[in-house]
Amino acid sequence: MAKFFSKKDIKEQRKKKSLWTRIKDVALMDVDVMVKGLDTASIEDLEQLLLESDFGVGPSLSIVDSLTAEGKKGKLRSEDDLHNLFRREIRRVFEPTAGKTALNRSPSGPTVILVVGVNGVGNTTSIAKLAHRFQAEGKRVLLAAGDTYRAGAIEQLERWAARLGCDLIKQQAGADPAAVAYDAASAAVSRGIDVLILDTAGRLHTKSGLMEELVKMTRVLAKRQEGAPHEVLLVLDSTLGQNSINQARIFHEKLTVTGLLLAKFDGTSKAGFAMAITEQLGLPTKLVGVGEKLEDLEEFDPDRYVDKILA
Ligand SMILES: Nc1nc2c(ncn2[C@@H]2O[C@H](COP(=O)(O)OP(=O)(O)OP(=O)(O)O)[C@@H](O)[C@H]2O)c(=O)[nH]1
Ligand SMILES: [Mg+2]
Repeated sequence: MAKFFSKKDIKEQRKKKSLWTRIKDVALMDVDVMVKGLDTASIEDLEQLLLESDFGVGPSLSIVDSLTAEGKKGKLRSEDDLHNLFRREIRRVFEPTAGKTALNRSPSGPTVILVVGVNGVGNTTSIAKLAHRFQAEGKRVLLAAGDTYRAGAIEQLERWAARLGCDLIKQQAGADPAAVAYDAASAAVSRGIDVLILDTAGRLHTKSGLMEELVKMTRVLAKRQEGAPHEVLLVLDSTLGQNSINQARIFHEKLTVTGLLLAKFDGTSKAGFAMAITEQLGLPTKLVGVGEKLEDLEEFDPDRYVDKILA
C-alpha cells in the first residue's frame, strides 16, 4: 500500500539530514541548476534553510547572492566549489572581528575576567578551562566564587580550584556577589595575581534583578581597579541555537560584553547563531569549548567553525 507523507513528515525528514546535505540538495540538485545557476524557488529554499539555521539575515543573504552570481558564471559545478564558497563567505562574516579574538589583558595589575551566562550553559567548567590555559602560560590565577546562589556552586568551584592548585575567594552561600567581587579584587592585587576569574550565578537574561546584580559586580570591580573587568566573557551553549542571539543581545545591553565563548561546541553543528551575533552586535567569538575536560578549550577559528557547521 502506498504511504503518504504529510508536509510535517517531510519537514521532519528534512531536518534529520545534516545542514550540508540539505544545502547540497538544493544547490547541486540537478544538472540544470549547475549549468544555468539557481532558479528563484531554489534561492528562496536556500535562504530559508540558512535563516532557520540561525545564520542571521545579512550572512544568509550574502551567501545566497554569492551562490547566485557564481552559479550564473558556471562556477558551481561540484561539491568542492560549493564548500569553498561557503567557507569564503562565512570567513567574511567574521572578518570585522578577526583582530579582536584574543582575550583582553590588563596593561598593569591583574587581568580581571567576569564570566557570565544563562544557567547550565557551561560557565563554571569554562572558568576551570580558562584557568588551566593561563596556568599553562605560567600565570598565577585566582578564582572567585561569585555564584552564591545555586546550591553546591561554591563547592563545585572549590573542587576545580583544588584540582588546578589555584587560590579561591569565597564567602558563604547567599552572600552578596558584589562583596565576593570586592574581596577577590583586593586579594588579586595584594597577592600579586596575574589573572582573576570570577564565576557568577547562571541567570535567565530575562530576570532584570539578577542582571542588575551583575552590573553591581562590574561597578565594584571597576572601582577597585581601573579598567576592570577587562573581559566580560559571555558563555553561550552551542546547542541552543536561536535563543543564544537573544541572550547575547540582553547581556550586551546591560553589561557591555567583550567576547563570546561557545561552550558545548563538540556536541552540535547548530552554532550558526555565532554568525548572527557577530553580524548584529559586532561581538567577537574568542573561545570554543569542545568537551568536559580542562584541555577542551580552543581559540576560535573560522575555518574549523565552517567545517563543524557544514559537517
Ligand atoms: N560536551 C561539553 N560539555 C560541556 C562543555 N562545557 C560545559 N559542559 C558541561 O555542561 C554541564 C554544565 O556545566 P557548568 O559549567 O556547571 O555550567 P554552568 O553554566 O556553570 O551551570 P550553573 O552553575 O548551574 O548555572 C556540565 O556537565 C559540563 O561538564 C563543553 O564544552 N562540552
Ligand atoms: Mg556555574
